Amino acid sequence: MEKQKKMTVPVFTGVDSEVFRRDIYPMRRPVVLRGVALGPCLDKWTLEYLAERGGMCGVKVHVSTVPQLDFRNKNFVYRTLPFDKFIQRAAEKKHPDFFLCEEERYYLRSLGEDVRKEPADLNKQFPDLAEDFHIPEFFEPDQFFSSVFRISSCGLQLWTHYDVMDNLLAQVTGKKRVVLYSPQDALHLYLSGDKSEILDIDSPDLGRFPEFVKACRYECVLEPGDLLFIPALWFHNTLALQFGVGVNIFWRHLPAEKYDKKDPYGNKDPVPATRTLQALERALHILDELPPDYRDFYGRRMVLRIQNRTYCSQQDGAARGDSDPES
Ligand SMILES: O=C(O)CCC(=O)C(=O)O
Repeated sequence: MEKQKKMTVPVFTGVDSEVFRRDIYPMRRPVVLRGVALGPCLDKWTLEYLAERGGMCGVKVHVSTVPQLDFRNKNFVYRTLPFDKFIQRAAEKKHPDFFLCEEERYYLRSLGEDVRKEPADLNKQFPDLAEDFHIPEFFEPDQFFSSVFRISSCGLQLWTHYDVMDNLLAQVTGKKRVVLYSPQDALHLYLSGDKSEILDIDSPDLGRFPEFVKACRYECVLEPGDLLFIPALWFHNTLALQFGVGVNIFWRHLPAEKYDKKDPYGNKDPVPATRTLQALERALHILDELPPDYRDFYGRRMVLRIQNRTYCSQQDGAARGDSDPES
């Protein structure tokens, strides 16, 4: 049986903004950066400190009885907790106070003030903690989109998805495994919108998802102080190996007008992509005027034309050669 190809995400140390912008950013590939100055958060963010400085404002969190969050069957609920209580609960294994069960797990993806309109910004929602976290100067200030807390109980696994912004995922405390897939493997990931339907990426149901073996798996384990560069459109799946606090920064790679203005999360497709998909729907509707064998024929011709016009000449297989294969 075909085996999924596995790669390690390369790790670089001593990368400054000049090296990042010149050598790493243009490659559009995930990279772990070790030793970038992230500020005093690395020493200061103990549970007590986070609880005290983060305050008692309510945060809306995912609560789940099982480690693997399932967006399709909604095996989690949203609940609001004061930030200090949430920190305490997310760090403990068994909870004297709980919503669903004693060993429930928690996940915070922080939000903006007006959830529907404003992107999350640590400086606004958590000013006393934001001052401890220094955003590396890897992009121009006007490209900044959001800074988001990612705080999870040990064992919590977030589904595979892509975002449309460039992303630096900083691990401040705890360890986290991240598995990534190239945008060029999109057809092997059984997408439902921006998410993959394959929840169990470690032992997938290949009867249901036979194409998944063709997707190349890139993996890394983030330690405190690590930064993972996730280029826009790269799929990622995270698994907290310990209770952990992370911050991710999204910034614009494309000109601002290419992004959907009503997107506080950074995961709505760019405007030209959305318009193209809508136009395709209209085109397919016109094709419905023909019998099935004609639709099949013109459909195949369209696929070929789309491939010729849009696929990058550098196939991912060739580009994969620059990292260490594990198997
Ligand atoms: O760290 C996590 O738990 C998820 C990170 C993520 O999805 C992101 O940075 O876009």
